[in-house]
Amino acid sequence: MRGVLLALEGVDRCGKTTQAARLAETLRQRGHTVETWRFPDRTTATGKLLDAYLSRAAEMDGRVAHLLFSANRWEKADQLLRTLQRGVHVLLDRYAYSGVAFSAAVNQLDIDWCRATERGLPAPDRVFYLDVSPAAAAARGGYGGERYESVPLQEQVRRVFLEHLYDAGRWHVVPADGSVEQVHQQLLPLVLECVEAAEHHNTPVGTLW
Ligand code: 2DT
Repeated sequence: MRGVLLALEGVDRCGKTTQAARLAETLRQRGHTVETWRFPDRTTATGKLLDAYLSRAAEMDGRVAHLLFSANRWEKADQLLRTLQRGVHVLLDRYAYSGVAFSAAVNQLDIDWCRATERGLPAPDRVFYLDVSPAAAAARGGYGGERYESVPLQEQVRRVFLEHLYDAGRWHVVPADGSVEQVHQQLLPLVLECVEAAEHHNTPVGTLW
């Protein structure tokens, strides 16, 4: 039986990282093998360039940044598939949806062009979009100084996520203004449903888009 591939998406500070850690902990307590993966992975060669770009230590054309974010996923795609084939469930903290939403919203790049570089990547079995208003997200301890961390930009990003990337067959929009525990209690049954369904059907991993 292969592992399930689940993605958590949303604007900055919507709680993705906290929820991914909580879900991994709960799934492990229930006997599942789980890894959480984060994109961008800032430790790889492309990740180091992206870290410099995000922290404003480096400038680059928006298209170049988009291609690097995409390459950062492609360089891990084989390892991701091998991990799933070993029966490990993988929780992704951001994925190709962030890639398209941020590039299209912030750098005003054509959505089809942005989607094209992600085509063929392993497709998550389910995407959980944690829906928090950008203003409420900013109030959660505020943004740091990284590129993209401003309320108007995050509002544009949210619009691309919900108007252009939402896919009724694959996405769950989870209201995320509540406490960590409230959001966890909403997510957990949805995640358990996917994990348990995978134990009965061994469908191959799909591809984007
Ligand atoms: P965090 O490391 O705090 O999640 O912030 N981004 C991310 C993109 O523009 N394109 C992408 O493909 C991905 C995965 C969103 C990372 C920042 O990088 C942006 C916020």
